[in-house]
Amino acid sequence: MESEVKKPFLIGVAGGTASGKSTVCKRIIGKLGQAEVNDQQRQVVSISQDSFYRELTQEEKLRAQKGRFNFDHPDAFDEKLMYTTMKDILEGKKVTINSYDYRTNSICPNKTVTIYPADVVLFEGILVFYFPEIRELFHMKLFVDTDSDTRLARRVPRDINERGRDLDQVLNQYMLFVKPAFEEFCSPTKKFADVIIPRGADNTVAIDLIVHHINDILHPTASLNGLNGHSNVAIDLIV
Ligand code: UZR
Ligand code: MG
Repeated sequence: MESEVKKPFLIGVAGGTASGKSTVCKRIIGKLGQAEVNDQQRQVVSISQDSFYRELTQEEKLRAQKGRFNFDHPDAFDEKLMYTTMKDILEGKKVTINSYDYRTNSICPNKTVTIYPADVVLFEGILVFYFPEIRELFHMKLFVDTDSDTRLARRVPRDINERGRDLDQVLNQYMLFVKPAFEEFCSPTKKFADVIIPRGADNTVAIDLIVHHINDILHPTASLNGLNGHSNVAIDLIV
């Protein structure tokens, strides 16, 4: 009975670029007491939608280098791979995901990450609620809602320092693709969220409430005698 398959609780975290999605995930993992746990024992893991950017054609790569490829459009992602990976995760299978390199605008060759069956899996990205089939897989949907000026103010230094861009490139890309795509594809998915988190990771009250709820779901108190398939491991998650 110890080898019972883990069926994870799948949480989607969407929001505009630089809204604080990754940080919200990090905070949730931290508050569930998982930050220091090693990969194989980790009961809460976070996956980024960036790992599912599709391989670009030669022509698209050239455009990307000139800042003329729209990475904020749903077509930039490998929807099928996202779906099958999430399905496998939900079935408690071990999966392998790609790492993405923003400097080369491509998947890193020979660099994959293994995701072991976990109790809670967070899947974060600008368009995780866009694709209906994928959207339906989530048990809980969070939307990180941070003002666009705050997001731009964060995005500029991040792209320059971490993603190898210059100011002109960042601002051009923002005006040409990032902002219009946010308005067309990302922002309308807010209505699918169960919880909207204003101000992102600064919102400790919202994050605490969410963590509380996750804990409640993972071990719905002694009254159910812990017979929910998550129970025995989940008890250890309380900090
Ligand atoms: P977050 N992105 C890149 O800048 N380069 C790539 O090769 C792939 C993606 C950006 C993408 C999007 N837009 O706005 C952002 N551009 O990554 C999403 N341009 O990442 O949610 O962490 O901001
Ligand atoms: Mg991110």
